[in-house]
Amino acid sequence: MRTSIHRSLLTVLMAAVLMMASGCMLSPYDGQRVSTTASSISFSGYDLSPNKNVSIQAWNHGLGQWVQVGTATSSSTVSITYPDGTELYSWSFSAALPAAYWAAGTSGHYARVRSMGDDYNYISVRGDWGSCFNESPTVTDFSNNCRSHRNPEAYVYTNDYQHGPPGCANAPATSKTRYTLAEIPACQRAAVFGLQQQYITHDIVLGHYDINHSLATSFFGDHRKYLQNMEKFLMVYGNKWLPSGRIPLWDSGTAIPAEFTGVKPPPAGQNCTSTSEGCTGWYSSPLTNTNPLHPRPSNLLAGNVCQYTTLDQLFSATHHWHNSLHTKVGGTMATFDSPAAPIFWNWHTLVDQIWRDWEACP
Ligand SMILES: [Cu+2]
Repeated sequence: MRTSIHRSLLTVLMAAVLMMASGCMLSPYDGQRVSTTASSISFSGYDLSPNKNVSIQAWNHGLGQWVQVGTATSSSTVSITYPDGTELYSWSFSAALPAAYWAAGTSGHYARVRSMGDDYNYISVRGDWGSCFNESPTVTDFSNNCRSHRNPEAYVYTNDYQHGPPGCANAPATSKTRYTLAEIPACQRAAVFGLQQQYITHDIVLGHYDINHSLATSFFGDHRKYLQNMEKFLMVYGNKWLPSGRIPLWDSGTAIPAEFTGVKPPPAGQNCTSTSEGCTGWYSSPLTNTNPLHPRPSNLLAGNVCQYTTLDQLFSATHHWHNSLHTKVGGTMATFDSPAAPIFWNWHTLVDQIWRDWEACP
């Protein structure tokens, strides 16, 4: 635990130093869509200093290297002042990218772009940077909370781009807020499993230990934040089955789909004997029951949850049912290292839905 706290503190300090000397690219954000490969892409952002040179770059797929495709200069006078008092100088550029900068996805195309100052990268952000800005009182917070994990890169997708293997169905045009695993075709479920698995690390698994599972506010509130952090990771990949990165919900009354039965293996030689605490990997043990027949009980269905007037009451009605699912599925899922099983995240999305349904009560 102590190691991870030190590591995150170091990350904060490094980001602060980086941000002090640079700035950000807000457009395009990582995962932004444009109509077609012929569309003009607008690049814009802020520097912390006036009159700075900005190099706009894109990945040339033919050459296999970054190429400067445009330049900009930060404004000579202050454009806006961040709420913490930091003065920001805007820059912008706009152009369509030639064909060599676009690569084909399952359907549609994507381009990789970034922007650089004379001796620093501008941070690239996620699509939720607007709401993230509201939660970030300082420029340093903004840099830490809102940048994409693919920073300094941002991917631009055409509207018809779909992440996933070739020949795999696109999500329907009717836009949903969130899908269930059952609604997603098997080949795309495999792709989604891959993305969820990619997010899982020792630090992420360890983060589950910070949730107080016997306190209603922590159980509901901290699991939600935990899920949302994965969604921030998922949102940049252009997978239409994950609108805004939202984790697909698993209905625990149905069998775990075959693509989702795996547990992420820890790095070689780092399988912990029972817990990721005091260990560099995590505990990886196969699920013992992938069809636990554990549906959402009727008292926890939308509408019926409204019989509970306090969060503590909702927690009392939920947590035993929640615990027994973990026990029934077994293996890693029956331990505090359960987030190492990707299905954990889809299962907890259902638990979170119960809270959402309760929040929506009159
Ligand atoms: Cu759980």
